[in-house]
Amino acid sequence: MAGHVRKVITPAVVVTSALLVSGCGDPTVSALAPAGEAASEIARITWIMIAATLFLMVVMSALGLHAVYRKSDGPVGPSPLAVILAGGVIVPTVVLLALLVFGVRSGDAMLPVGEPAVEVRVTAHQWWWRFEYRDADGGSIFTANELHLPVGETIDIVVESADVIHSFWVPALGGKIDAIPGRANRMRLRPTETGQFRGQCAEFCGAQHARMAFDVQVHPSDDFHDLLRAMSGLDRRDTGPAAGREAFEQHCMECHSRATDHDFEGPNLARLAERPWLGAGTISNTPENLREWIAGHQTLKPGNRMPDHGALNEDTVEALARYLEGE
Ligand code: HEC
Ligand SMILES: [Cu+2]
Repeated sequence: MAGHVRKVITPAVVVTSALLVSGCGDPTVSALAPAGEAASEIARITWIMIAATLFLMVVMSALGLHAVYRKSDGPVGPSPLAVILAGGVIVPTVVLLALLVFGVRSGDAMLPVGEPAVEVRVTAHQWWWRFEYRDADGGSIFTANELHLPVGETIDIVVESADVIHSFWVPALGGKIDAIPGRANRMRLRPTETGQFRGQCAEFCGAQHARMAFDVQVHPSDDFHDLLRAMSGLDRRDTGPAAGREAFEQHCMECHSRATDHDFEGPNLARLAERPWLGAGTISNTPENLREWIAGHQTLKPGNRMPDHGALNEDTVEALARYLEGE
């Protein structure tokens, strides 16, 4: 019997542990591997809650076991009134007060008080992200699906939506904030570590909600400001082969630009080669996948807001890809 039970339980434990470990193991997208001040506060509260819950569970289990195994005759233990008072009034009051104290302290530390060093405007779309930075002269720089931030500086993220409700979330850097049509919500971040992280839409927003990720790169402060200067006024409309440019002007330009200061319907494509993914996390950004996206993006990400250019022949796809690669 015992052997039989072990045969069932052992694989179950192995599979469950594997799932748990793989699910929580990726530090680029884990709220428990904080790389920013707000995320550290949130992780701290999470650990306190987990510890308190475990503590209460152990205490209650011990009391339960004690009640079962104690040797006595007749009714014993506290009166029902005492149980209700302790379990229904005293314990909840203590637990909620403690949470309130920690919560107010942490929430206060996350508030956008005072001027930020950097402000990034974020617009959520079905199903991709537009980021807008200010250059030194107050002009705009647009990137799509890639967010660049400096380490150690206060950054305000101002979140808007172009269509439905989305939610901006970079688990490693901070909490979530909703992108609501007609509103601009502000959230403060201060990254404490450089590195590459993954952001994700955290509010169901339609069929391709799961494929609405973005790449976050936290740079040393000097590198960040150098990058902004390099991106400022970057115009790649005239680079690349003429055949590709013509096809782009004919089929794609109403929605896409290769100049960083242009705000169009669709994602900015000026620095496409720098992105790790295509289709906001749908596929990795390789030369082969770029061609596949242009020819068959409606198969890769069904229902996405880029029209199907079914009639594009192979040569046109190749020319477009080369043009976007800037060759
Ligand atoms: C009607 C507007 C529209 C037109 C026309 C259009 N696109 Fe798009 N494109 C989009 C939208 C919207 C997305 C975002 C899709 C998504 O990920 O959900 C997109 C995404 C892309 C991406 C992926 C960008 C990224 O960061 O993930 C590439 C590459 C691209 N388009 C190339 C093209 C090419 C090449 C053409 C012309 C053959 C074209 N597009 C025509 C709207 C358009
Ligand atoms: Cu979304």
